[in-house]
Amino acid sequence: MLNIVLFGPPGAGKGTQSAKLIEKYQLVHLSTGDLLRSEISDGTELGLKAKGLMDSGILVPDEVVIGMIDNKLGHEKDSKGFIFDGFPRTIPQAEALDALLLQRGTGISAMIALEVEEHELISRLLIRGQSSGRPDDQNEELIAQRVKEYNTKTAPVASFYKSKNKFFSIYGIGEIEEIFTNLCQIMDKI
Ligand code: B4P
Repeated sequence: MLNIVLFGPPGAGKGTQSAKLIEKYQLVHLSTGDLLRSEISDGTELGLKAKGLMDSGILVPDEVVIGMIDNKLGHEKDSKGFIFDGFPRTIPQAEALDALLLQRGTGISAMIALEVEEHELISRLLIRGQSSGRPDDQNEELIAQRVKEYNTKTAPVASFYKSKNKFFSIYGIGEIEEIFTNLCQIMDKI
C-alpha cells in the first residue's frame, strides 16, 4: 500500500494538493479537518465538542481524531493506500497512526511537507475566509493562533518521520500545477 502523510502549516495547500493526488494515484483521502467539519454540520455530540476548539484555532484532543481515523480505516479495507491530510498533527497521533497501520499489516510510506512562509499562509486563509465562511479563516489573530499551534505541537511531527528516513519536503509557493508536478516526482520514487 502507498500511505502518504501530506504535511504543512494551515493554508500550505494540503487539501488542494490531496485532491489532485487521490485522482492521479487512486488513493483514499483522509482529512481530519473535513471529517470534523462533517461532524459539526451533522450536529453530532463529537462535532459540538470540536466546534469551539476549531473556531478558536486550537487542536481537537488526540483521542477524538485517532478514533475517527481508526473508524475510517476500518471502512476502506480494499483501498490501494491513503493520503493523510492534516493528520497526524501531534507526536501521540503519529504513534497511534503507526499502531493502527501495523494492525492492518501496513505502514507509512513517506511524509511530504509543503514549505510555505507565514505571511503567505495568512493571506491565503484570509482570501479563503471571504468565500468559505469557515469561522477559523475569518481574521488574522485566529490564523496566527493556528500557526502557533502548528509551530508548537505539529512541527515536531516532522522529526518523527525524519528519524525513520521517511521525510521529504518541497516548496509550496507558486502555481498549483507546478507544486503538483514536484509532489509527483517524489511520489514516483517512493
Ligand atoms: P484543516 O481542515 O486541516 O485546515 P487547514 O490546515 O486550514 O487546511 P489546508 O492546509 O488543507 O488548506 P489548504 O492549504 O489546502 O484543520 C482545521 C482545524 O481542524 C484545525 O485548526 C484543528 O482545530 C482541527 N483539526 C484538524 N485535524 C486535526 C488533528 N489531526 N488533530 C487535532 N485537531 C485537528 O488551502 C488553503 C487555501 O490556500 C485555499 O483557499 C487554497 O485555494 C489556497 N491555495 C492552495 N495552494 C495554493 C497555491 N499554490 N497558491 C495560492 N493559493 C493556494
